[in-house]
Parts: sequence; structure tokens; C-alpha cells
Amino acid sequence: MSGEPEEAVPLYRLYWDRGSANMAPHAILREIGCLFELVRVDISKSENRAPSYLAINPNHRVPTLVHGGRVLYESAAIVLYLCESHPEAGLMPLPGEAGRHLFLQWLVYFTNTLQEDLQHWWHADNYLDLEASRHDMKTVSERRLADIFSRLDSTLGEAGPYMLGQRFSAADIFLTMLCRWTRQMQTPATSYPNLNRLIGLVTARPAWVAMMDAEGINWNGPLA
Ligand SMILES: N[C@@H](CCC(=O)N[C@@H](CS)C(=O)NCC(=O)O)C(=O)O
Repeated sequence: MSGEPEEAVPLYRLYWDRGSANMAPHAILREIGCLFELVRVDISKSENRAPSYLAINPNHRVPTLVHGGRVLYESAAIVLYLCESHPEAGLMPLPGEAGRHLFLQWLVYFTNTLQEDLQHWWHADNYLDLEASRHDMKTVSERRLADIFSRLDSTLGEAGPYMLGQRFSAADIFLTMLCRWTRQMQTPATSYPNLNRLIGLVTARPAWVAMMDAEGINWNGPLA
């Protein structure tokens, strides 16, 4: 044994790019207050397609979380993994706790339904070859998103201010990340009063502010 002080080893490593689906896992790492390191994967430089990155995430997408020998991708899965690994942070209701069913419902709805419609708007080119068809897809997607946001706004009006009522959770962070992706739309999520209130509450949290600073982004700026 040497007399040197042991260096702190980061518990988690998050592969990320600015303003991407890593925002929620990144903010949650900061909410938890655990040790972590960030590794930028610059999509604009195709770093997400480098063989070294494909080795951990063959889907060439961010985020990816590495924890010891474990590697996992999909932002919602990373959120669940982090919240379950750190129950003391209270970011999700544990099995048997009130609101657990709603937490699961909303997180899966956000990643599976809301995020999917956002993908259609941002990346119509992933789905359709013709420019005119892409334009149509964006129009339909914006209409579908308006429906989704109206319903979420009503839910928050009846039983807010958070998705679990009075209890703040990781689902609110996830939703706020997705809401930021609407800022260039005709009717962004901030146009809905109860959603806007939730966004205000989440974006005022020190963890969110620190995440935005570290990623070098603000609410209204371009994606990167
Ligand atoms: N369902 C995935 C989506 C991740 C995703 O679409 N990431 C985008 C950035 S927001 C990406 O890496 N795009 C690069 C690509 O698809 O090649 C998640 O939530 O983790």
C-alpha cells in the first residue's frame, strides 16, 4: 500500500451531447449528488459513429451510462436505474409507495409516446425520403403533440403542480427535457399554463441549472 491518498473514482460515466436525451439522466446524477464523469460524444462530428462508441452503444445514440462493468442505454432506463440505485434521493416512489403506478405510467408514456412524436418532428428524415412527405409528417406530429400537451396540462391543472401531484419526481425532469425540445414549434410546451408552471419549478432546481451550465445550453438557444 502506498501512502498516496486514494484518488476518487467516478461512480458513473455518462456519454452525452449538448441538449440531447442525456439531459434528464445528467440532471438526475446532479440531483443525487453522486460522483460521475461526463464524456462528450459530438454528434455533429459523427463521434457517435466512431467504433469505440459503437462498441458500447451500437445504436449510435446518446446517452449511454457506464457503471463499473455495466453499460446501459435508453434515457428512461438510465433514469430508472439511477433512481433505484439511490432511493435516498427520493426521485421515484419505490415499490409499495404511493404514486408508484403513476410514476411508471408517466415515464413510459413520455419515452414511448411523447418522445416518439418529438422524434418525428425533429428527425422526419429518419422516416421519409421525400421533403414534401417530411413536411407533412412534421405538421401531423405538431398536431399530435398539441393534443398530448393539452391533456398533460389538464392533468397538471387538476392534480399538479407535478406529475405525481405534490411530489416532485424524476418524471418531471424527464418531461421538462422533452418540453425544451418544443421551443421552436408554433405552440411550445411553455404556452400551456400548468406545464409552464412545472417547467418553471424544474428549471429553477440547482441540479437542472448545473446540468444546463455544464452542457453549455439555455432554454431558448439552439440544440447544441
Ligand atoms: N430513445 C433514445 C433516443 C436517443 C436519441 O435519439 N438520441 C439522439 C440525440 S437526442 C441521438 O443520439 N441521435 C444520433 C443518431 O440517431 O445517430 C433515448 O431516449 O435514449
